[in-house]
Amino acid sequence: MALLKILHFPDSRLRTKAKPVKEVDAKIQNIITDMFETMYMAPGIGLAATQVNIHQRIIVIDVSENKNQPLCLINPNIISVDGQQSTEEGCLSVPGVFEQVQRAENITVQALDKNGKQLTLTADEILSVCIQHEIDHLNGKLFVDRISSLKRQRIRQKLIKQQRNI
Ligand code: GNR
Ligand code: NI
Repeated sequence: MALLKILHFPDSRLRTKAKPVKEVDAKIQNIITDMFETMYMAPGIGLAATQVNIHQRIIVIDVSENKNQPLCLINPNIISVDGQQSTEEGCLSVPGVFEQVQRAENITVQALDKNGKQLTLTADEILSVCIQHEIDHLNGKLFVDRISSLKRQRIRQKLIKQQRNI
């Protein structure tokens, strides 16, 4: 087990489009274990492989109160959406920033689980938001791309300044 380092906006590596996992083997399962450990430690409710500089289509999520409902989605694909919702989002790659973001309300997702088995899942509320947020990461997209460019510029300057002071 290992804690992985989380990249911070505006690191250009966060813009990488992740590649599909070809085979869910022991190496992928080790990455998943490390991603869960990193997510729970952060703490966060989700983590995409892109955020830890691994450019394969893997996400881990746990939106449960007691942090006992781990969900791993490999090669996730949203097959239907319905409705709209606006939620305040944050991101481990954009520390200290919280903004309202509009997304689909209900989604249906197909993916492989940690054993390589096909699964279909319907999600609403925060689980739906989190899955959409994580799939954005796999496509090189961040929640700050979904707010005004003025706000995004200000956030960029703030984070660059913070990182200079580390
Ligand atoms: O921990 C997280 N909280 C969160 C809150 C609202 C909407 C999305 C998220 S995901 C975030 C962890 C993260 O950055 N995942 O990519
Ligand atoms: Ni994020």
